[in-house]
Amino acid sequence: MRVVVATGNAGKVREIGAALSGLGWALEGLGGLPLPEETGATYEENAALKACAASLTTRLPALADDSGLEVEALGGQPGVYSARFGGRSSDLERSLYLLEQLRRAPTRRAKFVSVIVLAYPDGHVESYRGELPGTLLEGPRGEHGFGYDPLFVPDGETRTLAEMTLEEKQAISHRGRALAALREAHRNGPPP
Ligand code: ITT
Repeated sequence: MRVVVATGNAGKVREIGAALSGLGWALEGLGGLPLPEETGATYEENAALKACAASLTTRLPALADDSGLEVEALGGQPGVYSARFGGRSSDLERSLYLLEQLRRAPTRRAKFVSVIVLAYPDGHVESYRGELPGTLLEGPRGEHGFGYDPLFVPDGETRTLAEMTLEEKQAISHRGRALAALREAHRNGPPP
């Protein structure tokens, strides 16, 4: 099956490609197709907006991820706004802004959430969610991954996500879990 991966985020492309290898799907990029504005209030809504738009235009099944970091001391922010947090335009600037917000925070608990939506040209959608709880450090560590990975130590680990290989991150991460559920549902072809 040909499937469009509807994301402009290179980190997500790498993780989605690795997780779905072996399913026999031919994953394709957006080929310059613009993604719609993320106007939804939830990850589910935003992932469906992106996947449905790509599927409608290409007439192919399309898969999108909407994800974010929910920080306890910030009342769950930035959440669905993680990619635009503080109006900052790069991963590093957003991470530094987050550290600033947490300077006197009583807790550094946080969780990553990922929702993967697979949309078909007939309008049918499937949705899969994964979460990863952990703690935010006071400074970045590690070179791998993307986004807030250098600040985030998952529960039960001593390394940040950015100090792990893609395979190590994938085995425990929010996106890895959502993609594993999608993979499981498609083990014997598309679900009924
Ligand atoms: P697309 O919409 O093109 O897929 P995006 O980066 O704008 O890419 P989102 O709107 O879903 O995607 O924003 C998610 C943001 O949350 C992302 O930019 C990171 O800042 C953060 N994030 C999500 N998953 C992450 C992960 O696995 N590691 C680190 N940061 C992550």
